[in-house]
Amino acid sequence: KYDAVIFDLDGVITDTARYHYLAWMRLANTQGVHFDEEFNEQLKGIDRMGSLERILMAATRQYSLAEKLALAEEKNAQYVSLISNMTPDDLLPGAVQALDSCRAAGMKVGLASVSKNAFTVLDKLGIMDKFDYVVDAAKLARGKPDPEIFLKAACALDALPARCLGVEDAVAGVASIKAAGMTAVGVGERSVLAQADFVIPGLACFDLNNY
Ligand code: B16
Ligand code: MG
Repeated sequence: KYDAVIFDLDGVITDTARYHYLAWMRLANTQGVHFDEEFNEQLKGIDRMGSLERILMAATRQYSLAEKLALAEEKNAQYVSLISNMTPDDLLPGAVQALDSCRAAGMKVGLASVSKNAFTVLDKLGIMDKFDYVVDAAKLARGKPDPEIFLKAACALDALPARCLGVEDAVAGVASIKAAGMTAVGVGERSVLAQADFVIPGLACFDLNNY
């Protein structure tokens, strides 16, 4: 039924959301912006500058582009130091099995993360060789919810969008998959991921026979 399965990284394969949370929290605090788990939730799947813009919207003053770039760099340095200690133990339950089940079923496997640190994270997790194609976020013109990232992965995997399955934990990510004309498996809660065709609580419940 499908020729390719395209996975999101953060929140699906590993829980880097808490590292992004800690790094954004520190930055928000230095700018006098109140930041909590709920705010962090809205940043899932949103790229670095997009996330920063949302945080600074809650600040009391305007920022120049140079200031924004410096703040984004500061947040990233903090994030990079937090992920430097990641190991294969940081893989979420069922992640490796899910990736392997797609290959075993003869499907191509892709990764669609807007994180510019995705290659580093895959390397730390030791799963680089489980993907036939990994989108380079640095070469994207538009982030999620735009369909560009999933369409790019489908094209590189030589699969028609209608014959691709996308797996995502973020609202913006599910929107990106649907805008690309693919079937979406949401990872999380049905009430949040309303646009997904199927919803599972985690990859431990990923079963190709159901989609
Ligand atoms: P970076 P995904 C996204 O990854 C995260 O969900 C989001 O919180 C983060 O801001 C974004 O990557 C950019 O990450 O600063 O490392 O480039 O969910 O698309 O795998
Ligand atoms: Mg995600």
